[in-house]
Amino acid sequence: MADYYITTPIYYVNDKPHIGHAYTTTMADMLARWHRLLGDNVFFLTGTDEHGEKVQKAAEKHGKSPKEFVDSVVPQFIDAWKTFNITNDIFMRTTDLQHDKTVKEFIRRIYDSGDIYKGEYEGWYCVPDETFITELQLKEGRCPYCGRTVNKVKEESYFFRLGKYRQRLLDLYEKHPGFLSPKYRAMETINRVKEGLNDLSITRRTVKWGIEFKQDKDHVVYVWLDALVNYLSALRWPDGTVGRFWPADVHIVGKDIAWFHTVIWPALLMSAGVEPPKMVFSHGWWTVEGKKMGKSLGNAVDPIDIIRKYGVDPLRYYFAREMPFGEDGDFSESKLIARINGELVDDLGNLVYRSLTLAERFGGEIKGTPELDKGLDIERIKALMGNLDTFNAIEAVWERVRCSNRYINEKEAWKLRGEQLGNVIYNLLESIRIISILLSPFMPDTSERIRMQLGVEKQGIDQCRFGEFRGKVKKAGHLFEKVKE
Ligand code: ME8
Repeated sequence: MADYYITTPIYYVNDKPHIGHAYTTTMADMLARWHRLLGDNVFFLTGTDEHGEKVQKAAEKHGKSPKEFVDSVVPQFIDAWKTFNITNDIFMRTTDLQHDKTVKEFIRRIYDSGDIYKGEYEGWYCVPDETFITELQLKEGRCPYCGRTVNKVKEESYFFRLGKYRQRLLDLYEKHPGFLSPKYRAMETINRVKEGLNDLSITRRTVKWGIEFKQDKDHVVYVWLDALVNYLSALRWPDGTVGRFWPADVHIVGKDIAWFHTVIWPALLMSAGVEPPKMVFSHGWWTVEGKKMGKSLGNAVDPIDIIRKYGVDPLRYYFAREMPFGEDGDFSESKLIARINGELVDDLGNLVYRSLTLAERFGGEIKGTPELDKGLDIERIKALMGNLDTFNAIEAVWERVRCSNRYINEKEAWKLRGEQLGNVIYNLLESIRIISILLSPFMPDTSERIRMQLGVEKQGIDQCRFGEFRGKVKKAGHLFEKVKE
């Protein structure tokens, strides 16, 4: 049984969760559930990033103290993840005491390595991204990443010698090619690091809402350094369970924050004498109905609204099915509806309903010889999931759904009687049972509902092969309902 540590970013709590947050968290949940299905010992982290200027400003706008404000927003994240059936093992808050302790110890080690020095930061700052931006990086006077306006900052600051780690980072990328995932995003990072790295400002003097910088109490720790360390605080580093789960198997992040996770984070870890994570997987971005999503554009999608309209599993399915994990895609309600009607209702729902109807009506013995196992390749699905290729893995499961439907038609099951019918039903129920196991990471509720109707015990990956069918079938209506367009 392998240990498997997987994380999502910890999200800013200046506002409630949006569809992008739901996407990352759900994709990570699918991987966490998959690894549990394999029998791994999983530790799955998500949480909230609560300090910094952006949150401080949001609190001011609401007329609340920062702590009061974050305490009012955090439950919305916790509740959202419950609604989404997210199986995180920990919910990290950067306002937790353990985190404060870990950050201070982490900085002490970097300080003792001689990698922190005092200076003055003069440049630009993007508050929504909590990012320092140099004059050269500015794009028509705006943030090069999000296009919003930036603030001029000139203040005393402590710096981390990021520049010193250039070669060690390049060595890391070379020795561990999986570290920068997916591969097609790696070159961009490597080239930027090759160009050279500026030292990084790691404290703020004009911001009050943050972890105290112990070495100079007029400063607070820069929110990104604070946030990244959460992956260690969760393990109660440097004491706790760290040895078991560190280095993390994978940090799942959006491509917007890949730089922080693939350059700044490993350099900080090297300085503190801690091993870097094994992989940072940067996924793509959703646009919404063809446009960039943003509060200012007024098109931020509330994932809870979507779930109320269409249910949890259809949205989880859409996330995995609509865009290859890693690439960009477009979120649109009409495409979601098309998938619900075409794939969930017509393919999966129909297969289960038709098969169970046949099985319930049949008085004879459900047994036969495996026919529908042809093309069932669990090792291939395992390999795809091992590569975080959720897109092709779910496609492979769907191929099972489609070929099972074809099987009913080819056999003209409705015309059969006796042993021949028993054989077809046997093949269908075994196929559906295996589909329900394979679907459990993606659509946990649906998988469970299928399992209940088949009347079988909860099963693991090793049961994904044809054997004797030992269920007690009990049909319980349609799995999904058509949505009117
Ligand atoms: O960056 N499409 O938090 P954040 C897909 N607190 N994913 C999206 C998305 C979109 N349009 N928009 C956002 C932070 N995301 C920091 C992280 S970690 C130590 C600190 C997802 O609230 C994606 O995962 O801005 C992105 O990386 C994350 O939300 C940013 O969330």
